[in-house]
Amino acid sequence: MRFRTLILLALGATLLAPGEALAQNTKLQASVGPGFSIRLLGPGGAAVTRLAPGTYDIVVRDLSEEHNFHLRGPGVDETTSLEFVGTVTWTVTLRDGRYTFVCDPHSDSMQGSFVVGEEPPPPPPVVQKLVATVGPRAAITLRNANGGVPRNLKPGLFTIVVRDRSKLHNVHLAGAGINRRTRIAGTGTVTWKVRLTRGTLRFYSDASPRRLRGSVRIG
Ligand SMILES: [Cu+2]
Repeated sequence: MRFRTLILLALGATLLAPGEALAQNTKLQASVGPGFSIRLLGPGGAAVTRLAPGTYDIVVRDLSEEHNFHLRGPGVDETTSLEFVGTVTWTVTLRDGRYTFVCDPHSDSMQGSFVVGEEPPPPPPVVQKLVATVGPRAAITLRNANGGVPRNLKPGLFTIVVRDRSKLHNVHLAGAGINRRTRIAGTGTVTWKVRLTRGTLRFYSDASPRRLRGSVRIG
């Protein structure tokens, strides 16, 4: 009799254990107010910067009528109302991606964010393309890759194809962080990979810098 009870107790314990583990979501502590403060703390009390995907209980303490706590990200859009003061618990499932939390009326200063799962890869750098041409006639141009007049150029990485088709002129690019030239007597096509800064990019022939010249704005 006693022996059977022990076995049943043991069975009960093993059956309960997984169920209990499932029911226990990791708790996060969110708070906003009473001053201009907003935060989200993990189980250890540190500010949340990165979490594993999964289901969490977020205990939100909204301590001011002037502020709200608004959490947004993949699959989640939860907020307390502005006038609400008190504590509420949200059970949310967080997926890979970036989540932000703000006080909506003061989103410029009262905000934070964290990443769930892997950090999304940074977007590849945008490389702008230009084509500089001098010759064969006495003319120098700087164009887009499609032949158009360059507009809205932004500081950053550029690929510049330089076509020097004249033995009397060269291509000289100066300003906006660079100073490069081809040889006056030489001809040929080269490609320069450069980083241009905000400013005026001038292009001209050193053989005739007043006549064969132009410029574009960067930034
Ligand atoms: Cu606020």
